Amino acid sequence: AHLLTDFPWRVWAQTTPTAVALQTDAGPLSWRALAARLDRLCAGFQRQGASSGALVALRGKNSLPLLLSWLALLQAGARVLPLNPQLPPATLQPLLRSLRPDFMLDLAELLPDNLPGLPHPVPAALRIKSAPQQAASPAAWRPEAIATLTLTSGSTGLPKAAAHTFQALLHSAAGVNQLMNFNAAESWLLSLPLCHVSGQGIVWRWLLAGACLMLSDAPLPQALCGCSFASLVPTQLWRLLQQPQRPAALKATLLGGAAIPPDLVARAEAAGISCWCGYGLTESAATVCGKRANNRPGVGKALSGREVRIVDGEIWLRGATLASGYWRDGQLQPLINPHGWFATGDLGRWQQDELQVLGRKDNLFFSGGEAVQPEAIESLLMRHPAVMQAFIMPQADEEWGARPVALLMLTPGRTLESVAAWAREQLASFQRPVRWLTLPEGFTQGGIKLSRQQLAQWLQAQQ
Ligand code: 4YB
Repeated sequence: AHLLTDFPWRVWAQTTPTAVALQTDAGPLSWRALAARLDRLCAGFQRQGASSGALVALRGKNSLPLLLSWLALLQAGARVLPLNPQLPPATLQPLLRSLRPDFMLDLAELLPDNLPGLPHPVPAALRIKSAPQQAASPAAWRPEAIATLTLTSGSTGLPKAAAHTFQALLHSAAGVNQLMNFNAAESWLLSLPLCHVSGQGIVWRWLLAGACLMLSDAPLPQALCGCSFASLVPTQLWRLLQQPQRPAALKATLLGGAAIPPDLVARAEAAGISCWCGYGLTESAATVCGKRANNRPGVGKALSGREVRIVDGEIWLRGATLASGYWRDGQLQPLINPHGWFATGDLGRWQQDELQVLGRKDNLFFSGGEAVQPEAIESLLMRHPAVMQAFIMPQADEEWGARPVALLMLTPGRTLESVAAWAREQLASFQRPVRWLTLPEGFTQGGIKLSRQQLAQWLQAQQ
């Protein structure tokens, strides 16, 4: 099924030219104005050689120039590889060596000159330069072409680059728009990074619906003013609830990226914020399952175009939103297993017709012969009102092999002792953390989720 007949902004510039496409701190931009700006940027990129088939690494934080460059590059026929500006050189260098982008557009202004040891040949630096609109000759709209390479946030080893076609990205958007009734009358805040599928998901839902996208540099509570939709990771919702005022126009919040504590959702609902729970991954172009929050811990059913099955306790996925493969050394490497499914590495089960995510297979460890699933303990700890975030990590132990350690982020003024005493009663002895530590404030800032690798390093340094 072809969902659109041209690049979406060109479609809307024809059908609803004066409707507001983008709302930024600098004011609104109509679809007509947006399409005209993208034509000029597209022509500018094409003049620099970034045209059909080119792979362009695009590095920067969310901003209007980043978004416009992204869309203009797609219109020029290039494939976009978004890079998180926080990726350390030790990760970036081997990645670029393996992905070999032809160009680099660096809005964080550090690369390629300031980074030693870049691959040879160094990707050519691309700049934002407008050319006359007439000079633009957009690439043909080919829904089956690869649009983006998105890096996974794998806990071990180098990130992998999931290659998504326009079609897959739009199918992903269609399922969510249908579930949440997101349409042209609504606005969605770009509340998550574009280098992550959670941010990209927002962009494709906006583009498919012909709705309004909100972009703001203001802190989240202010940025949400006037928005009807937002995507949040649970910690963002936590922080939002600490604020006295609530975003009046907000109709729906899509939560995801990590286990969604039912008590957090209940508190948000009580504050008048309607929550939707989602489960998704990079490889599935964000949301696979979703539901309007209820009082159950599940993430709902597969949205249209997706299929979910549980095999030996593991969540397997299939459908139109999956990546075509991982891009490596100039080729697509398969992502699906011999049965035709993508094995997620997440453990899950069906409960009352809803998928329940139980944790990552590779987080499981053994303590005195007992299996410890960190996420099971974490979800218990997060039911305590003082706990904003909880992580359970294994600590090597001669007698037990490993024992659980708790790393917590607490609301101000609360102590570890009170949480530990409360939790003792509710955990089996092998689940009881033998050490309790507070994570420093700022540890969770920046990236959308904490890597357990990073937590393990921090824990190591606390001995
Ligand atoms: C979960 C989980 C869940 C992911 N329970 N573990 O548009 C959206 O769907 C969205 C909205 C708000 C916030 C985030 C999103 C996302 O896209 C998140 C997508 C994501 O996190 N992708 S990822 O590749 O970085 O990580 C995927 C992993 O995250 C999964 O394999 C799970 O382990 C975990 N996860 N949603 C429990 N509801």
